[in-house]
Amino acid sequence: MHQIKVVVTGSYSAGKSQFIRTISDIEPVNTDYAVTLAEERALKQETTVALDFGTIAINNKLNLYLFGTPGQERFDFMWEHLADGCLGYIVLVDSCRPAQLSETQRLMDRFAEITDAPFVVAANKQDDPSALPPAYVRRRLGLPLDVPLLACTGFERDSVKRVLLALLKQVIATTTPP
Ligand SMILES: Nc1nc2c(ncn2[C@@H]2O[C@H](COP(=O)(O)OP(=O)(O)O)[C@@H](O)[C@H]2O)c(=O)[nH]1
Ligand SMILES: [Mg+2]
Repeated sequence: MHQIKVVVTGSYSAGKSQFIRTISDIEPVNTDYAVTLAEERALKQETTVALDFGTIAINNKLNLYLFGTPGQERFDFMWEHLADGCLGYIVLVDSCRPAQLSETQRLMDRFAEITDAPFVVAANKQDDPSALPPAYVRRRLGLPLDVPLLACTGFERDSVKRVLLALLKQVIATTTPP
């Protein structure tokens, strides 16, 4: 059995824990604790402090190990540990909160320093009527053309699956010589 490590990152409340919960074959390991800062508590009551962990069997030879990162920058010392040995990563964007796009940009810059692994970006929460269109998210983030950006609804298994498959495609494209 081969294991592939994939990291799911993104700003606070982008939907990382939910994304892993939706797709994991096992009950995900989760390290959410009560939120202490009032401004963050306005968005949700609990937050991930160390990691989320879930697995998904692609077939009987391949298992994906999914690691979700904590979103707040004060926990970013965990990112290097989580990114160590990862074959690719997913950047989740909260499409309902344009104000977080600059934080997402900072996070992407930081990840590019930590790892050379390929990544895809997912414009999450597309089921919400207030969600920004994926094309707008792409423009605001200034994504290079070779970085795939997918529409995503983290509550829907098929949607999460599409994002993971897009990442696997990127991993194969960047590790296979032309
Ligand atoms: N509308 C909508 N809300 C979502 C989706 N995914 C997650 N959420 C909500 O967004 C909030 C943050 O999700 P969570 O997974 O805890 O975010 P994390 O901080 O990135 O781990 C929660 O209230 C989730 O229910 C989605 O696909 N659509
Ligand atoms: Mg979380």
